[in-house]
Amino acid sequence: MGNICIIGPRNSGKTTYLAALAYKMRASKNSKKFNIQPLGDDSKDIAEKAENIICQGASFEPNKIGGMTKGVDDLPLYSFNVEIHNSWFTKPDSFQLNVRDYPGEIFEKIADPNQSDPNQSDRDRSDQKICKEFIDECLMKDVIGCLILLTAWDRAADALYNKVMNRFIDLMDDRDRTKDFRLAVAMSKSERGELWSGRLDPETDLFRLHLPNTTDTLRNSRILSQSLVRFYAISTFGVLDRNDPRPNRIDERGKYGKASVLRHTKSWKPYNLIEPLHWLSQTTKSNEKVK
Ligand SMILES: Nc1nc2c(ncn2[C@@H]2O[C@H](COP(=O)(O)OP(=O)(O)O)[C@@H](O)[C@H]2O)c(=O)[nH]1
Ligand SMILES: [Mg+2]
Repeated sequence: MGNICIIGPRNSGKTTYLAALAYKMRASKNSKKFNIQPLGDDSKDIAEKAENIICQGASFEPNKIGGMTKGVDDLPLYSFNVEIHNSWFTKPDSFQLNVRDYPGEIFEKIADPNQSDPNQSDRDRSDQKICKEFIDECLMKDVIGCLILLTAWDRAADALYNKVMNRFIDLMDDRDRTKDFRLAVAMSKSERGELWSGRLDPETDLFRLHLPNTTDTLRNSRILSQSLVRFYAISTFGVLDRNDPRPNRIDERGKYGKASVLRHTKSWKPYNLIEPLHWLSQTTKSNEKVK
C-alpha cells in the first residue's frame, strides 16, 4: 500500500480538499465506486470540521508556521484508507493517503535559492528546515506520488509555479525518483467561470493556455517519465447542478481576508476529487520503474 502526498501554494484549497474527502465521502457510504475511511483522530477531527465549517458556509483558517512549529512532526497528519471499486468482479484498489497539512509557505520555499545564506534570519532558517524535512518526507521511497494543487493562472503565478516545479524535478532527481514517482497536477477551484469549460481537457485548455511555462517544464523535462505526469481539473465546491453550471460558491471578506464559501450547502457536489488519487495509486500495482 503506497502513500500519496499533497502540496500546493497558500490558499490553493488543500485543507478544504482534505476535509471534503474525509466528510463528503463518509457521507456517501452507499457510493459503489469508492469508500474513504479517515484513520486516526486528526482525520476524524477534520471530517467534523468540514461539517461545521464548510457546510455552515464558512472557510478554514490558514495554517501558519508559528513559533511553536519546530519541524514537520508538529504539523497535523491526516490519513485515509481509500478503496476504489472498479467492478463487481474485481478486488477494489486500495491505498493509504497520508497528508501532512503544512502551510503554503513551504511551497514557495521549495524555489528559494538562499539555502545556505549565512545572513538569513532565524525565521528563514527554520522555514528552510521544515521545507527540507517536508521534501524528504514527500520523496521517500514508500511515497508513490504527489497531488500538486495549483490555483492561480496569471503570468506571475506561472513564473512562480515554474520555478517551484523546476526545483522539485531537481529534488526528485537527487533522490532518484524521476522514474517511479507520479505527479498529478491539478487546477483547484475549477468551477470558476473562466475555468469550468476547460475541465474536459485540462492539459490543453487550462494548463497550456494559462500556465504555459509550468506546463512546458513538466512536459518537456528530459528526465521525468512523461507517463508519470498528468493534469487534472478539480473543484471541491463544484457547480450548482448538471444543468446549472453557476459556481456553487460566494466570495466574501472572511475573518482571514478574502474567502470563498459554499453558496448552497444542500447542492454541494465536488468535481473530480478522487480521480487524481486513483491514478496516483496505480503505481502500487506495478512498482517497477517506467522508462
Ligand atoms: N471557489 C472555490 N474556493 C475554494 C474551493 N476550495 C477551497 N476554497 C476556498 O479557498 C480558500 C483557501 O482554502 P484552504 O483550504 O484554506 O487552502 P489552503 O491554504 O491550501 O489549505 C478558502 O476561502 C476556501 O473556502 C473550491 O473548490 N472553490
Ligand atoms: Mg491549509
